[in-house]
Amino acid sequence: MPRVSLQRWMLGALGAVVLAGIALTWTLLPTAPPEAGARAQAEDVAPRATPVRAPAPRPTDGPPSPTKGAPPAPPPPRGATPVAINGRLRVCGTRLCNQAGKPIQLRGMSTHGIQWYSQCLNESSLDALAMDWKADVLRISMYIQEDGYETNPRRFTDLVHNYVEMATVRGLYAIVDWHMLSPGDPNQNLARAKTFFSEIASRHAGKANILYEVANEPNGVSWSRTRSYHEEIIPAIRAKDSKAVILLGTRAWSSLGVSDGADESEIIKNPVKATNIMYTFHFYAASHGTEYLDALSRAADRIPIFVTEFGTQSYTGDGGNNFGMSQRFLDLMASKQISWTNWNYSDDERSGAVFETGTCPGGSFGGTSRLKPAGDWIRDRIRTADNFPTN
Ligand code: IDC
Repeated sequence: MPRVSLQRWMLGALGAVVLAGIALTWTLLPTAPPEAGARAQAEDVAPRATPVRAPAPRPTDGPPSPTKGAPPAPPPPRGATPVAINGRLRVCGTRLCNQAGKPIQLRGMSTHGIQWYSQCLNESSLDALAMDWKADVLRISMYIQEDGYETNPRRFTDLVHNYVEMATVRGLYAIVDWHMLSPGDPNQNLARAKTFFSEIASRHAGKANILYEVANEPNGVSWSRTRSYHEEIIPAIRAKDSKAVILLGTRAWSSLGVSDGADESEIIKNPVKATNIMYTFHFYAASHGTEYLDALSRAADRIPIFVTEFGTQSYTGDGGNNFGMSQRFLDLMASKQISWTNWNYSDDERSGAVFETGTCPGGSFGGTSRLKPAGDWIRDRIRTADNFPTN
């Protein structure tokens, strides 16, 4: 269907729902605007303008069918978004560099599993992430098991395509996360991963904003088995996309081996044979203390690292926040320009889901009125100015 008539059709079909949504949003609006000027930051020299539109609510019973074509929101002004400023990324030594060859740090959010929390990923919530949170990057977490990809590869691949487009139109980098978790040996999902990433890479190779994360958290498996998976999946992606950065899971739930009593030295001794790659590190600050912090610090001086998942609470993604330890990790990551995405942008009942239960799909997503403590804390730390170097 041509884009214009598709949009007309959607407008007609959703008209009543949207009107109801606007009415609902109006009743739910806080009496004072959530921003109230207090958080306006003087150093924010490149605001991502475009006011947030009234959210279009979506059905809550499972992931929506992907919409083809551009979302109706007008794109943010060119030149002001993270992707417009930094362009295509590449690994430079142990760092992530922008199109000007300067090292940068990206900060943003990971989705929850898209099989469960697609209702938290709509035009309105992603507008808030891009423009109110001022995020640089969205990690799209697609589980393989647990009612994920394996149950309907076509549907989940299309969902991911759609989220990549939604990130792209907002000038956000998009990490496509192959969220393998159980079974912990990534080789067990290798055939599926090849099918999935070949299609994702062939569709999005022309985009400057795509990154591939090929194994969320290998566990119960050696580094050599993990490495051999990486050396199988990387060529499948490179056949379609020779340029994008590829992120590689590490042993023991992407702890660089620390959670198995090992450390980064096994990777340094036996690195993956490929270029333009980074290794991933995950931590949960109420569970993972200085041993993990020290390993991250040492590793970042030797190999490229991207922290694609972390929480301020325990490794269950729940419980009390340890903001003191979290801040130490954030300070380290700032000083070594280690990019990161926080777990997670949803309204799951756990403390690590940034929104209060019941926020999705209607919002309000901007401001702080619906944020849990972890959400309030991490939003502040994503909003600080990037000051990306351009020359
Ligand atoms: C958790 C989710 C929870 C889900 C569980 C099992 O919050 O709803 O039931 O996974 O799939 C990870 C994983 C990530 C976990 C998260 C918090 O990558 O999938 O999410 N975590 O436990 N590694 C360490 C922590």
